[in-house]
Amino acid sequence: DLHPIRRALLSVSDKTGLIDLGKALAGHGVELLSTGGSAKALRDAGLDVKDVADVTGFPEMMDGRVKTLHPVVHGGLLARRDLDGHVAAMKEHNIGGIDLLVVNLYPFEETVAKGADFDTCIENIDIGGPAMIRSAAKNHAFVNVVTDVVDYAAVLAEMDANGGQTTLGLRQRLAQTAYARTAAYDTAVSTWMAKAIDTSEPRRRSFGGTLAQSLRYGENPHQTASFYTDGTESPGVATAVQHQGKELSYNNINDTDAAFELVAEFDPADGPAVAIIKHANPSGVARGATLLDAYKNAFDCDRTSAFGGIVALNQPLDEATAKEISGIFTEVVIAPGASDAAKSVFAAKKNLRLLTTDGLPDPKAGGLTYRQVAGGMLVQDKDVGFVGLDDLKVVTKVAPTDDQMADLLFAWKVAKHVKSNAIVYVKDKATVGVGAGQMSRLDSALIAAKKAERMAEAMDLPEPLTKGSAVASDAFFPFADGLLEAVAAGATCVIQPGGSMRDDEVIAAADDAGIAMVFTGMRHFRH
Ligand code: 93A
Repeated sequence: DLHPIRRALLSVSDKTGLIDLGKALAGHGVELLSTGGSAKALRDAGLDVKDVADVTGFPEMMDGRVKTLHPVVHGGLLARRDLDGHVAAMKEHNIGGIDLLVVNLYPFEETVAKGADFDTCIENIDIGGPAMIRSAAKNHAFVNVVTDVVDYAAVLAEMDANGGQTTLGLRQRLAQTAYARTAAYDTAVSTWMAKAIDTSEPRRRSFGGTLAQSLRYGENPHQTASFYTDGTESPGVATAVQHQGKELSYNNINDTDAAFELVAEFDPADGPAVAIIKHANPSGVARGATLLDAYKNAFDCDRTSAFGGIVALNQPLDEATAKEISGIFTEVVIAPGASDAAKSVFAAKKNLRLLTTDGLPDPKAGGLTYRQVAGGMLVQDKDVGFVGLDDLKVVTKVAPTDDQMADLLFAWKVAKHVKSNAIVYVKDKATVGVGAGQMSRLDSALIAAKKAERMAEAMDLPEPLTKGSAVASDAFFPFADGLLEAVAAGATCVIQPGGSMRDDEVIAAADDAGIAMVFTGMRHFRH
């Protein structure tokens, strides 16, 4: 399965390592063909190169759009060397075999990332490069295709070891890499275009990402992991600037994302808000008169769980808040900016990572979410469902007061970001009990209340803060038991989607308890 490399076509945008490769190939007696810029670079280094234009008999034309799209090139890449018919066709049309193709593509992804305009992005869609890559990869029985600078060494090593020949094993691996590259390239084009022309229909999308970072490990140390970015420029964990601390881990990235998306639900125009996240769920979320107050209020919801948490702010980090956060072990802080004084407070904390962004994520911006399942991928619209005052329907005899209404809507926003089943108690625009991820809604209600009791003991409060609280449930109460548990914990008003077969029972239980309840007509499952 060894096959010699006698003729190579080099056409690269990224010219890293090109000269050394050209020299090494020439040393093996390989004839070099090349396109405009690559040919010039090789020639300037003193190498003997033939222009593709001379081989095709056509000049590079239309601003380079047509350079290598010619039967002499594709025939040389695609001809099977072991079929008489193919060999005869090569002879008849004067087509020389190309045994090695080295291509890296127009930097489309980088052009998009730089924020280039539509026409510039279009011009950076490589056509001839992927066409050649696909031809060469199809014919890997005879042809080597190199699409990544890191593979130059592998080809040269085999040539050195085998008198200018490579193994089928290497050619197969190179071909597989090549198709991964063209697939990722076209996905990048499609992803960019979906945004440029403003469509996000799931069935027309395919996930594409650019490897941004190889992570130290995955969710657990025995899992390898990496972080792919999709070219979005909006504020978020992928585009944030890290000021200090070690590299973010897989779990850090996941939790930081959850924290920042949650806190962004709270409009900074209405004042500061802070979310503290552990294991993708909020241990506390609060507003406050100042950012410092908001942090303290969020922290007080569950002081135990906040340890080692991830803190997201809806306003730039200030010095006083930075000092307070430094008081306990915190993994990551993300905010739309940070003052110099705040940065210097953190500078002493080696293990704390500070991330800043150019603003907050837009909680109403559409997009898609992906989840892998065995044998496939689930794709859906992002949950950008929004419920305002006008959408609420009072279903009980008593209606919530204005203050209760404000807390209900606060609790509802938080519940959207809590794993189901979610029960969230809120008082004075601060969570005071969060029940997350339980298989029964009743258990979530119980756990949240229990945590509030524990906090009351720790803080020497006369009674848990759930007394007189507002409570949100991310989906309807299937039975009255969950609601009754919330009432037992002291909730005096409830927000939930409604729509259960037993709504009547649940409403009656609320009326019996003398509390207010509103229906949203929308649920926020999050699994
Ligand atoms: O505009 S193209 O899509 N048309 C072509 O026929 C073609 N052939 C190679 N771009 C084409 N290429 C690309 O040119 C290669 O993929 C490579 O990225 C680049 C190398 O051009 P140069 O050697 O002039 O720097």
